[in-house]
Amino acid sequence: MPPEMKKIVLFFPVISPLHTEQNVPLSLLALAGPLQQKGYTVRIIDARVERDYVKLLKEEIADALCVGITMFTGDQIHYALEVCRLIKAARPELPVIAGGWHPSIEPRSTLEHPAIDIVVRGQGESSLCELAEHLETKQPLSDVRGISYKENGVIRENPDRPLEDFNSFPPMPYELVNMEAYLQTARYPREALYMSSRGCPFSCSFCSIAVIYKRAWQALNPERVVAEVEQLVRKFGALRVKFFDDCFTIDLNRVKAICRGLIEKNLGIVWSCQVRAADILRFDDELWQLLHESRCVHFLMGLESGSQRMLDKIAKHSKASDAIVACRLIKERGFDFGSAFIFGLPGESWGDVKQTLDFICALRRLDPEAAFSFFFYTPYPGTASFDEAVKLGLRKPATLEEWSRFTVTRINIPWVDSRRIDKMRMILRFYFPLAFPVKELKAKINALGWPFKAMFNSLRPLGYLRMKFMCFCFPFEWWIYRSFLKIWQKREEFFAKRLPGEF
Ligand code: B12
Repeated sequence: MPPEMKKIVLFFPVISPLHTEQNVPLSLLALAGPLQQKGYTVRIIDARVERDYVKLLKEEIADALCVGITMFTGDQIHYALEVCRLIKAARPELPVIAGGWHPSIEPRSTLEHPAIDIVVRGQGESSLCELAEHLETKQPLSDVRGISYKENGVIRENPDRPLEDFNSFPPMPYELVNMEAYLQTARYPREALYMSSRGCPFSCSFCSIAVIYKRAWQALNPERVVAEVEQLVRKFGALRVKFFDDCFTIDLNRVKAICRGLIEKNLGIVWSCQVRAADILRFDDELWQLLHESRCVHFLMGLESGSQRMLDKIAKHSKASDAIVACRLIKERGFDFGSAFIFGLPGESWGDVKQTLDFICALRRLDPEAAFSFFFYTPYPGTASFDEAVKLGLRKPATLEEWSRFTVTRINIPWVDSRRIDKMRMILRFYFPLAFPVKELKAKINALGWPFKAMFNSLRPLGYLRMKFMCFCFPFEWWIYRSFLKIWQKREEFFAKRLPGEF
């Protein structure tokens, strides 16, 4: 086999034009390590950070064995398909492999697209290696587990590949990507994204994780985690690390071991992690102390709703009251927190919305600078809430193109009246920040000059009262604000720094 046929191109499409903060493409780096071990040359092209990615892609595919493209449900599919078409125009015979969350959950409709030849379902490391070997030696694909593919126009679905322990996979070859580009666009100076575990034992009805991981949870051993974080710091100059695990704090002894390792290495960084509020209540004094000494500074929680009825309905297995206790505890222990909330889930009443708004105000009183992300619910395929959404009138997209319009930037909740959506937007984008402005917003208003500042300060008490009494009739402040914006030619998003936000 000529050496040039050992090249595999992995492509990360733009997620959304709204994203300014770019994260390391962990999925592609995870795939690259095992491929390199098998002797393949891997090129990663990330359209989010590579200006001339079309030119680069055309050059790289000229002598490639295949191209792999990752896709989430939503906008990213649109950008992925643009590239698939380009590849097929340049080299029609080159196998295009789709992987990641969307193709894994919807392999058939993905393969029905003429520009996609093969889908790798779920964990991709071993499936892609085996697939590459089969393509290289021109063997039939029928015995490669975990893939779906087209054979003479017929879609074949091979059996699933059992989940493998990812401790057995090699470390991510970060040198294949432009780490500097990710560190420079991060929310915090030189913050790097890292995942020390995968999967989640819970099965919240709106979340896709259980669809792929079947409630399994796998974690890297603490020594490896610490060594990999050390590499991010010493080799690439990361100053902050964001552990984006779905369930970082399931095994508290593992967390303690990671903290001890970080303390021992004395890396001079700060770090943050995603946690479940209920886990915070299980932290003992020793863990709080270790978190403090290892310089953990921030906890991000998906609290979703302040209505216990909704939390039970989405099978969150958590108590709204526990979340308040957890946030209080976090602040008392000297850490910061942020949280994400979802509005418009199937079955949510206006009473539930009001409870969530009250809950958010209570959290804001606990910490005036806590960062919140508000989302309108997007039904993701394969989840229980998606099935309920279909019963409530959502039309399931039939083609990959249709799935590309299924994204947080568009409203996909036909059971929620458009007037209610407008009202929620008004509250979340305008009244909430008016009543509880964070420092960043205040600074922006000051920078706009005295007329805007005077207007803002005179409307603030009214905004606060409206939030306190949940009374939004005759919203003249909102009307004034909107007219003001027209005059000042500012975009409505000014107040909506965190809407739509990110997990
Ligand atoms: C980090 C992350 C992000 C980052 C960006 C990702 C990045 N730069 O890589 C940010 C913060 C930007 C983000 C944004 C969003 N995210 Co997100 N995110 C994640 C998270 C937590 C980790 C992804 C990751 O890197 N995993 C680690 C790697 C190693 O695993 P992996 O991605 O699964 O890849 C493996 C396989 O999938 C497969 N694979 C993946 N790609 C490919 C490609 C090929 C060719 C092959 C062969 C195999 C393959 O092999 C890999 C190795 O095993 C996941 C949850 C999770 N646990 O994965 C959610 C997740 C992917 N996000 C999700 C969602 C919904 C979003 C948002 C829409 C949320 C929102 N409300 O705004 C936004 C998207 C915004 C938009 N406008 O569309 C959903 C996706 C569901 C779906 N059906 O697509 C997930 C699964 C979370 C969930 N709870 O449901 N996200």
